[in-house]
Amino acid sequence: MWGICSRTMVKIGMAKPCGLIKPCNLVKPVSVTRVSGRYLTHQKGLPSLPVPPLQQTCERYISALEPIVEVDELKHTKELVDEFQKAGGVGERLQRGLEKRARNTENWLSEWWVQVAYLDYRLPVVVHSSPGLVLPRMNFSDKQGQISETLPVEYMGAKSLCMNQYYEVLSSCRVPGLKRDSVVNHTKRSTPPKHITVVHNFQFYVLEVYNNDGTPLTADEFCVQLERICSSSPQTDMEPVGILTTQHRDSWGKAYVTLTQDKTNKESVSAIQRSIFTLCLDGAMPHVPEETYRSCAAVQMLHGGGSQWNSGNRWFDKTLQFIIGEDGTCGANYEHAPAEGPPIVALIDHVVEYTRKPEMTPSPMVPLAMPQKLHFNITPEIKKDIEKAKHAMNILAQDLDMTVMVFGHFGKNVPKTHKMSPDAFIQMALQLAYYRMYQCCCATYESASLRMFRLGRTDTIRSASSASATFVKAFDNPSKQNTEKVDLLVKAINAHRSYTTMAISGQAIDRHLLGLKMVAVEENLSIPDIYTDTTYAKALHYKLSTSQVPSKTDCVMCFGPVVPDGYGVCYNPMNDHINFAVSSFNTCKDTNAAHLAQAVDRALLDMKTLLEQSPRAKL
Ligand code: COA
Ligand code: HC5
Repeated sequence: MWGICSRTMVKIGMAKPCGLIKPCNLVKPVSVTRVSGRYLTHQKGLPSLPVPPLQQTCERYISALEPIVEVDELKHTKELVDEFQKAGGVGERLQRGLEKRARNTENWLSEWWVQVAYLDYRLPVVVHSSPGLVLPRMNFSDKQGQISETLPVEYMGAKSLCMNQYYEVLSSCRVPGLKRDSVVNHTKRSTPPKHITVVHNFQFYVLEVYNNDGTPLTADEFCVQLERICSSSPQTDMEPVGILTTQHRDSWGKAYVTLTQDKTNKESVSAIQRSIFTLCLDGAMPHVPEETYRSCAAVQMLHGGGSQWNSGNRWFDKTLQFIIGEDGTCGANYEHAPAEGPPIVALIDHVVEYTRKPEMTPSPMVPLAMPQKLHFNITPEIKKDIEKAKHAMNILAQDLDMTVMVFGHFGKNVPKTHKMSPDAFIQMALQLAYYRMYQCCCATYESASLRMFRLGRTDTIRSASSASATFVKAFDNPSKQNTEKVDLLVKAINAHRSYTTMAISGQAIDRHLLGLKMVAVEENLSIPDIYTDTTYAKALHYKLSTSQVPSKTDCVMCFGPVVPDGYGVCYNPMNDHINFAVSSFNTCKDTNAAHLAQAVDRALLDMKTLLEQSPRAKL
């Protein structure tokens, strides 16, 4: 098993958890611990997130709308935007408010973002917010690992990145509220926790992972303790209390009050919340043929399969849950509010690397205390909440359609040989695939990291651009020459690349527009018309919600769609293949995850063929 340092200082093998983050040869990686002066100096030295100029955002907003709204709608929106940004108008006032906030906070956005995107968002965290992660199928005899001490600072080019998110992942938990949730992080308390929680057959245990002398348990000791847990928690008709965490957040907020009125329950919940992470030892999942194995593993990681399978074998509010199936299926689920994917993936990469090494020193076994079972007193009212939660979870599980596709024909290598950004190439394939299925373009979200800035989280790359629309419309048009198509592809890729550069340098439009609206809300001003305009709602209705999450381990990350009639697409580009997880909802008759995956497969191949058949014109 893995050892975990209670100070949550994580040693990541290399300073490169994701493709974007490149340790620059010129820059010597420095290791920092959160308590060190070096960490503070590093963090303080990071630039603050800028507030983009108002006029720039207004212009870019209009350009971003071109491929996704009708001409007359755009005309109307242009009038609203002109009114918004005119001299002496409300836009200027909000901009001043935002600039003032930027002067007075470490990051004008991050707190608002966590509130709006996560803590105020009331749909269940399951499927709608928390991502899943599937690892390569494993051999259980060598589960070991160690996470300790220090973190090397990561770089993008020569620019160092904010490391704060790494310190938010362990010993933290989301807590439901009646209207808004919160996150507690127990590493910030004086005595950081030294236990993990283990859940088996819906029964929770506290497992102390440190000996009295401060050393972590050895792999053998872990095995002994896990065996003790497994043998003391047979399958029973025990109530799956964890299923409560799958609920709509308002319902869970109410049920949480009821649950924690009982002292024993309150203590058990608190032990889970304080634990370093949760380890879910899952029961069986439905047996499936090899072709669908990966898609089913993704479902297991995303929601557990429903109440009759493993959805109750979780505490979905827990920031990090490692999940181990009976058949070698391994992975994780994480609650998104405290951190983005890259720190989670870096931690997982490290754990996987560690599990592949045999344990160095066999150590003598010391007698260990029995892991402590967490008890819950289930009153009739709590029982009713559990039944409601099971019912809603089963509907959600039935609704989620997931296809994992390993695109095996090529990976980053092919776009690179054509001197193209692999990420932009994949995004254009997604645009082409979508256009071929629906004969239109849709608002498309791609996550862009803002970690170049202190406490930075994400902004949006709007992958559907005028250039991408022209490209996808031309692609299957027989009257177009291949050289022209290549030219349009190059232009679309360049447009995507420049949007990416703009987004990661804090000059994209979405978080800025959100910030201006938040100033209006906080200052009790009426919300400007650009926000109540139907065009704004259309611009935020992302039928394609996408994210590149690269990793060293050959794994697949997945998440649900963000709109009822859309897709969630997570991809991990490796050198010679690309892992995709595509999700949609079965209740929407217009979407189908397997069909989109198939269309992406074809689009990638067709784009490669085009480039091979038509050497790039000298532009
Ligand atoms: N010619 C040849 N090679 C090129 C190239 C070109 N024109 N453009 C890029 N490449 C290379 C890069 O050098 C890089 O090489 P590597 O494989 O050795 O690292 C590789 O291709 C990948 O680059 P690219 O595909 O352009 O993507 P990126 O790494 O710049 O990433 C984003 C783009 C948007 C994904 C990234 O900036 C980002 O923000 N990632 C974070 C996303 C995130 O946080 N997701 C999770 C949210 S929870
Ligand atoms: C294990 C990694 C999962 C990636 C999750 C991710 O990309 O989340 C996005 C976060 C953001 O702020 O862009 C949100 N998204 C899933 C809706 C794309």
